[in-house]
Amino acid sequence: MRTPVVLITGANGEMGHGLIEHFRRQRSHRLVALDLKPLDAALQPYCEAAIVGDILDQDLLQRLISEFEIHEIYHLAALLSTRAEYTPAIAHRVNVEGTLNLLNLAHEQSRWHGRPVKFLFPSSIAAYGITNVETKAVAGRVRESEWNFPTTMYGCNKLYCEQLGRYFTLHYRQLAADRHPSGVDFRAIRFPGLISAVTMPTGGTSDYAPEMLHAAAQNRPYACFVEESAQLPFMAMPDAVKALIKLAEAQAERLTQRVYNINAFSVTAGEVRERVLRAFPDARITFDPDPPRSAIVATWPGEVDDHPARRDWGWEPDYTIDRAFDEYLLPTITKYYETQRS
Ligand code: AKB
Repeated sequence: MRTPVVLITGANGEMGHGLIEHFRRQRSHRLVALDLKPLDAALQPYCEAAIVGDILDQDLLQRLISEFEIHEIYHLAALLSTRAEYTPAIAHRVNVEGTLNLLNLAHEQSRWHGRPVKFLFPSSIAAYGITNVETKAVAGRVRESEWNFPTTMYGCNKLYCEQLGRYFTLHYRQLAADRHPSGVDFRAIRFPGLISAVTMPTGGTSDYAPEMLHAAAQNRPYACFVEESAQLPFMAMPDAVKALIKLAEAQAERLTQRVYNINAFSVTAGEVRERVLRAFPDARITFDPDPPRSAIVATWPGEVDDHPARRDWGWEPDYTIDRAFDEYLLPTITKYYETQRS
């Protein structure tokens, strides 16, 4: 008999760490972790299996189908926006073909065990593309259906995969004589910039906020690559994990859409610096804007409208900006680097 499990791809990434930690505390799910890199040794005891492999490896995916009964997928594996700009063809393969592989795996699994497979997909504010900073300043709280003109390969990938997920869930093989639902229950969140106290981001354009904080905590100088005035919505990582879990647990009939914005707090890079300096007064944080990366941030909304998520599945952040810095980021990161130094 195959073991009923939850599959987490990109498990060794920032969100993967937070998600496995959440399930460890809940003790409610048997986890299969998949990543290109070996899973952090501290997390391995909480997983049924920690597989090192590629979501583009069809033989590996067939092995997963044969060995496990997958009821839920958290598909976190992706090349983030900056890294994807340097290797757009690889980003397309990983972010799009990889996601299509996992959607097909979810469909095949559902056919085997006869139940829907929940597919949780982290989309991004990178799916938006606002014309310029002047328009961004008056755009207000952007809704999911607005400004869907991404300017990065990553944003294009995320927007297209949102549509792939909707197709699998709502329109799969619609012309087939023996048409049947795919069994894929796709649910996506357009995440803002995320800040974790215990992991470092790799390859994101919103990474300046966590990079600034981690550099200060390690007493390293940091030159921020966007202007002080650059504003984005951000969220503490625990809230990002909370949102994935809440959306996964939502009753399918409550969902009026398949892609949701969520909001916690919007902040400028200058405000992040102020908050960081309160905790690390000697921090050496300067601004040295990199025009192409700043231009990407300028196309992303300063704020998003998350009323649909609040209405359909009770979204509510735990961490406002004060709580995020005072109760999570600063105490946790200080303790984290103290243990690293000891
Ligand atoms: C990135 O900067 O690429 C990501 C994102 C906003 O999705 N953190």
